[in-house]
Amino acid sequence: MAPSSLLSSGLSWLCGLLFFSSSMFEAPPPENLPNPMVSSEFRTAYHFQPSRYWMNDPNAPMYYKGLYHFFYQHNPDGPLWTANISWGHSVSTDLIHWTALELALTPSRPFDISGCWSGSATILPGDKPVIVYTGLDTVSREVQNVAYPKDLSDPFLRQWTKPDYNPIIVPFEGIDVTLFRDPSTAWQGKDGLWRLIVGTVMNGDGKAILYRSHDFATWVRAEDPLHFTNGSGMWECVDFVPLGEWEGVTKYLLKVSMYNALHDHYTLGTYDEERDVFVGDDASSNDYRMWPRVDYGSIYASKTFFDGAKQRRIWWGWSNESDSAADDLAKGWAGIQAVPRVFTLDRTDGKRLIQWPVEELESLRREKITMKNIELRTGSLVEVRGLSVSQADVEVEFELPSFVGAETFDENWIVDPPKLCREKGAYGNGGVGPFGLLVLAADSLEENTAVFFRVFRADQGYKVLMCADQRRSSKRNELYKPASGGFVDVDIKKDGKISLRTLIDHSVVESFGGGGRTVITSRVYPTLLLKGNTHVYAFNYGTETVKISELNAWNMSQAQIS
Ligand code: DQQ
Repeated sequence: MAPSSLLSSGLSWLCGLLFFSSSMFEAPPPENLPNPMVSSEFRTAYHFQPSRYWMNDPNAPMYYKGLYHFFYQHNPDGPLWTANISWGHSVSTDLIHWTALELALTPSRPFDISGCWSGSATILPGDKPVIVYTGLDTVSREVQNVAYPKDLSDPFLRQWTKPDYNPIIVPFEGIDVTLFRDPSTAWQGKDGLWRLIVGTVMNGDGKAILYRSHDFATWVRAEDPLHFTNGSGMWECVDFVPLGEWEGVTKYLLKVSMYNALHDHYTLGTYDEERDVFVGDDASSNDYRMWPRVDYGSIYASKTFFDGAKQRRIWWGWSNESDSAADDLAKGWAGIQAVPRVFTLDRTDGKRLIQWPVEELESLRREKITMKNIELRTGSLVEVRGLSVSQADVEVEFELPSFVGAETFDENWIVDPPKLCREKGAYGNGGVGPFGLLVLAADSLEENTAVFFRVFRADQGYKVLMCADQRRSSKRNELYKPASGGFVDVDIKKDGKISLRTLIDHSVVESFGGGGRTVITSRVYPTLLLKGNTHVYAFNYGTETVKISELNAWNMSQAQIS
């Protein structure tokens, strides 16, 4: 392939990225005014980020000899993405406090000289970790490589060696060599063969290409992909893992980072080991537009790993900035990771993913504020006093005594919840809702991020919309400030209540609705935070009274992230 087209494909990834991070980028602030973004106030206290410069995808998370390892796409020379990217590396005993180590992978060999892109870890028998990652070779072809620890007795796994027999997998006939990347963690079938998947696109259809190997060095492509969908565009960072058992059957989660929209979606199903294919639970698995999003906010390129220490599946996800490249240059950093979440299968009917922050996060909770039995009549705004508003964890349960005033649901809304969040908003009157939290809110409310629910009466039961509206999050107009939203799959009439947990950490608001059925992460940069006068409120602007049965909130202390 001609170098120019290779270059343009690399550039197209970057352009997508810039659109995601800085679509509203207009102009940097006038030179005579200080850029508010240089303030360290926007650095996070307990969300992982390197001490400086650029970070994007989580890579190869694993648990090995008593330590959690976290690798990430990192530009060690500046705060913007570069194709010629490396792997940062940190370790932790508890997923909260992290120690930075030297770079684990840097472009150094013909098979990755133009960049060490995303990949995953597999723990081989005998407790031997291996990383499989995408390398950009001398002509920027995307090839898959292995790397092994140099010294298995070093629990820090500081040094990695790249065998000379790399690459182990190269693009095959018929695909674009610049659209073939991000190998998954491998798994072993009953026949003893290893399997992994790599994302690509063919004629507009996203595919998870399946490979098999008997020795982890020679890989043979299966005739059929593990799964594909029509018209979805490129699949990045594919993850295929068992999520849990339902009625004696193991349910698998297939997660895909959809490059066209830069959103992470998932679908659930079973794994037909005989045919080596994923079988979706229902027809929606074949239509990517029906797949739920892992997170309805700013999350991309996420990845899970199995934590053998606590027998749980843990998820990591990159949360990009919503400021401009100029802001990132001014700040000297860009990109954070969402809090690691435990992934489980919904125990009520086995039909969906449940996400919850790892329990270790609670070790950072300090002063506790409790409020009980508070009636929120229409127009109520109740402050949660005593919180350090920039570092907090708020858990609240709303009781819904009446559904009489619920607005009527229009079935056309089902396809575009963010639009519904935008149009209905947090502040205008509704029936059952909007109710929720205003966080990082200024005295005058001119800046706030609204996380809220609205309940609608539909033909078959009720629909619950969850939104995180960033439009008033900052007075700076040039930021990307969407209203994000998704539906919460609960039987609200039967439950009569709904929970919300919101993690506030300087420039991130990460919210878990309905016990973790719907999650929304927002990146916000309130200017008034710099003056320290912001608040957290519970509110209700619906006609129906809503009750806070219980609210618990904690100030959060700073995690040690070196
Ligand atoms: N980021 C990596 C790629 C991956 C993309 C490059 C997803 O391997 O496809 O930094 O964010």
